Amino acid sequence: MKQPKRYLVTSALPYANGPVHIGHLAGVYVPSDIYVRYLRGRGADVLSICGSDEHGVPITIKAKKEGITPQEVVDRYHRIIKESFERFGISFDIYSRTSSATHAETASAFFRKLYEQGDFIEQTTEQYYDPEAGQFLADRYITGTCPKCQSEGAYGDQCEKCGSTLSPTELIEPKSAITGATPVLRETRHWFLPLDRYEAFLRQWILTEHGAENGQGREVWKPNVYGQCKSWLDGGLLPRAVSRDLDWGIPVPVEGAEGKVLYVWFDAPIGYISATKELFARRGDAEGWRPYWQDEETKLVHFIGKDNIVFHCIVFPSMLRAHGGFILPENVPANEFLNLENDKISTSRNWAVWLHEYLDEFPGKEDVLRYVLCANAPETKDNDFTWRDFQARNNNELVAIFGNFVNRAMVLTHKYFGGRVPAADPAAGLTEYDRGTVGEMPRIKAAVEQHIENYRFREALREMMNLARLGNKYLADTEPWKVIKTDPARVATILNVALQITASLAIACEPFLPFTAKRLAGMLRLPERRWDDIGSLSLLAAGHELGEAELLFEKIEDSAVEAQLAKLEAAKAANAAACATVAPAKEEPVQFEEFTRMDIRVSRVVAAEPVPKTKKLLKLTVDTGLDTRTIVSGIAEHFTPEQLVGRQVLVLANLAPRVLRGIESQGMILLAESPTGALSIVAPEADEVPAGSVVG
Ligand code: B3M
Ligand code: ZN
Repeated sequence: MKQPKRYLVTSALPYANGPVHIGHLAGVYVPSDIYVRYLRGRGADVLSICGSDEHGVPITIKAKKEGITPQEVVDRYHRIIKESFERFGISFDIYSRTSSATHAETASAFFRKLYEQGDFIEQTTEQYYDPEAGQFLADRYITGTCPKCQSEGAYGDQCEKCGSTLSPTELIEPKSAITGATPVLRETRHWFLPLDRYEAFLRQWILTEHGAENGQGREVWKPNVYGQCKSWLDGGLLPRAVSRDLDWGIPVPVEGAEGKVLYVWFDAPIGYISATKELFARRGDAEGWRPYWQDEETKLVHFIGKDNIVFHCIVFPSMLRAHGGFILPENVPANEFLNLENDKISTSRNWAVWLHEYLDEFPGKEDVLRYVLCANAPETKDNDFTWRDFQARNNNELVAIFGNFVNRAMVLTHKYFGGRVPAADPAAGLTEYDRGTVGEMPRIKAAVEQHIENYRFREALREMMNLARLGNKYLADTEPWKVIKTDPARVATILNVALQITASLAIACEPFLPFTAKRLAGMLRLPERRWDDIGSLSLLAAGHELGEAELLFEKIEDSAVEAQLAKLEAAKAANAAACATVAPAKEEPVQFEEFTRMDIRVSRVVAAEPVPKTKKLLKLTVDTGLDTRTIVSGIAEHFTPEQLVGRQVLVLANLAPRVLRGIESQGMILLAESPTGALSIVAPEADEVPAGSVVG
C-alpha cells in the first residue's frame, strides 16, 4: 500500500491461563515491539494494541482444577502477564482484557449485526453432554482412548500422543473430564459462520492481492502464512460454529440462547477493536479509535504465532467483511515456534523459561533476552533457544562488540579530553578511511529499515550490530591509544568520529534494546533524537560534556547457565516422576539424539556407607574421572559397602541431582536386574578402561 497515514499494530492476545514464556516473546511480542518502536522513532502515527484473552475452555478447566472461579484465574494471570510485559519493556499503548465491559458490548454488537443481517446459519447438532454435571462438554472436556494409536488420555479434539486431530465421537470409551461420567449425545443448537460464502473474497484478497509480487502495491505475505491460507482455501471452507455451550464467556446476545456464549475465537480478535476504543476513551476522545479501524489509509498489522494463522487470515477477515466498515490487515507476519533446549516448549510439562521468573533471576538483563530472542526468532522455521547460546551471544556479541566499542570510545574521551567531545581536527579533516567508515552508516541505516519493514527482525538486528562492529573496527584500525603519543589532533578526530557512531548506535539500537538505548543516551547526555538522525556527524557537538562511562553489559558466568539448566532438569525429573505415578511408561523408541544426551561414564567407587535409618540406601562416593561425587543408590539389600568399594561401575553422570534423605545424589549407577530381581553391577571387564571413559 502507499505510504500509510497511520499504523495499527496488534499482538496476539495471550490466554490468561498461565504466564508468558520465551516462545510467546520470540514469536510475537519481541518482533511487534521492535516494529512499533521503530515506527515511533520515525515519527509515524502508530498504536500498539494487546490484552489478555480471558475466555475459552482452558480457563474454565484451570479454574476447576484449582477449585477457584474462572474470574479468579484470569485476574491472577492478567496481572502477571501485564506486569511482566511492562517490566520487559514491551511498549503497548494499551494492554486491555476481554473481560472488560467495553469488550462485551463491542463483541455483542458485532455478533448482533451479523445475526440481523442473516450472516449466520443456525444448526442443530448432536454433542456430548455430561448427565452428572448437567452440561454440554467442550471437546477438551472429553477424554478417552485414541482410535488411531490406542493410547489413553486422548482429548476430544486431539490425541497428544500421536498428534491426530480427532472429533469427540471418535474416542473409544469417552469420559467426561469433569465427573468421569460417560457422556451421552444430545441435541444442541448453534450459530455458524458460513466461511464458504467468503471463499471467493478470500482467494482474491489473499492469493491475488497478497500473493507473489502483485503490482498492486500490497504487501506480499510470508510464505508460511500464504502457504497455510492457500491450503485452507484449496481444501474448501466449511461453516464454523461461533457459539458454545459454556457458562464462561460473552452470552450470545439473542433471544433463546440461554447457556450459550460466543466462541472464544469469535470474540478474541474483536478484542483488538475493543482495546482501541478503550484507549481513546481513556484519552477522553471517544471517537478517536475510528480512523484506526475504518480509514483505508491505516495499515493494520497482526503479529501472531503460526497456530493462529487461520483465525487471523480466514475467520476474522470474513467476520470483518461480513460486518463491513472495517479495514482488513495489510499483513499478518506469523512466526513459527521456538523450542527450548531441543524440546518443544510445554506449559503442562513446565518446559519453559517464564518471563516473570527470568526478570526476577536476571535483573537488569531485559535487553539480553530481547537480543537473544530476536537473534533466534523463528521467522522462517522453528528455532531453538539454549542457555549456552544465550550466554555466548551475551558474552561474544553484546559484551565483546557493542559494550566494548562504547566503553572504549567513552573511556578514551575521558582519559584524553576530560570527558568532552573533541572537535575533529579542522586542519587535517577526515581521512579517506574516516570517510569510508562514516559513509557506512547510512547504508546500515537503510538496511535496518528495509529489514524491519519486511518483518525480517533477525537481519535487522544483525545490521544494527554492524554499526557497533563498524565502530569497533574503526578504533582497532586507527589505534588512538598509540597515536596519542605523536598526534593528539588526529586522536581528536578519531574520537569525534567514534562518538558520533556511538550516538547513532544509541538511536539505532532503541527498537531492539530499549533499556540499553536509554542508558547509552544518558551516558552520552544525548538529547532526544529521531531515527533519521542516524549517521549524522553532528549528533554530539564539540565541547559537549559526556556523562560517566559505565558498562552496558556484563559477562554471564557458567554458574548462571548451569543453574538454569538444573532448573530445567528438575522440571523434567518432576514431570517424569508425575508421569510414572500416573501411567507406566509406554514403549516408545528412543531417538539417537536422546541417547547421546546421556553422559555415561566409567567410574570407581571409592567409599560406601549405609544411609542411617534406611534399609535400602547406600551412600556411595565415586570417582568419575572428572570429579568425585556422591550418589545415593537403593542397593543396600543387594551389596555390602565392602563389596562395592574399589569396584568399577557405570554412572549416568548428567542425571538431574536429587535429594534423598537429605543427601544430594549426583547421578545413578547402572545395574542389571535379572527376572528374579537379583541385581548385578554393569561395568567394563576387569579394570581395562580408565575412569572417566565415556560409554555410548
Ligand atoms: N489467545 C491464542 C494464543 O494465545 C489466542 C490468541 C488470540 S488473538 C485474538 O495462542
Ligand atoms: Zn493417538
